[in-house]
Amino acid sequence: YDLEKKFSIRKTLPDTDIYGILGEEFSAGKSNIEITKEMIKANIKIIQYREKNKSKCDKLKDCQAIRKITSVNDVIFIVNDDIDIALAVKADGIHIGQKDMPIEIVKNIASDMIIGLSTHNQKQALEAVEKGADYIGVGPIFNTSTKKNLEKCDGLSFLKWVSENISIPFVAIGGIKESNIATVKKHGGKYFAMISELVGSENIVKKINLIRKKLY
Ligand code: TZP
Ligand code: MG
Repeated sequence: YDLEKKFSIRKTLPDTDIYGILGEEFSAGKSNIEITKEMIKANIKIIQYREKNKSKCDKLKDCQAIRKITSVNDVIFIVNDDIDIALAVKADGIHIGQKDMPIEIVKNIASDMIIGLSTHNQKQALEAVEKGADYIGVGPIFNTSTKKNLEKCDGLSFLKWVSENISIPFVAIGGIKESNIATVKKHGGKYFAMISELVGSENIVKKINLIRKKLY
């Protein structure tokens, strides 16, 4: 269990910022590679690969390329769902949901990786800490059409509770936009994960800079 590696990775992260998530289908024709490059140009330090409709083979190819770009730029690379791909490309971490492989098992097979777990209520958040998650996802904060079968979550009040009661890093997610991020911050948000607001922007660098103006 290589704690030192995990911590050295964490040190590259600012206290509060944007957590970029990829998903080609939400862009207006940009590839995941192009989106990654734009995010990195905007100095995003953590990027997650999340593709729900691509073949394993296509996802692997994407992730191999993204791993190269993120490594060179000292950006943390997290893979959603596919632990085999995360291991194959030597990602920094894996992000799982409540219905994915249990975290105990994931910890066994990816012992030196950062493990993120999505949580939607207090019980799940406490359980995630107990089971050794390195960070939790908190949401959906707002309604969003980006994810199918959206979990029920008392978004902003759950986030507030997490910010006051949970000691591991947490990332707010779900419907976050330039227009509402100040509200999310007011409810204790430190890291803000976004898909459509970033990926769907004509100029991702410009969008990220506008969003950061609301954060700092
Ligand atoms: N988990 C909860 S909401 C969501 C995920 C993956 C989708 C977030 O996408 P968007 O476009 O930022 O609302
Ligand atoms: Mg999942």
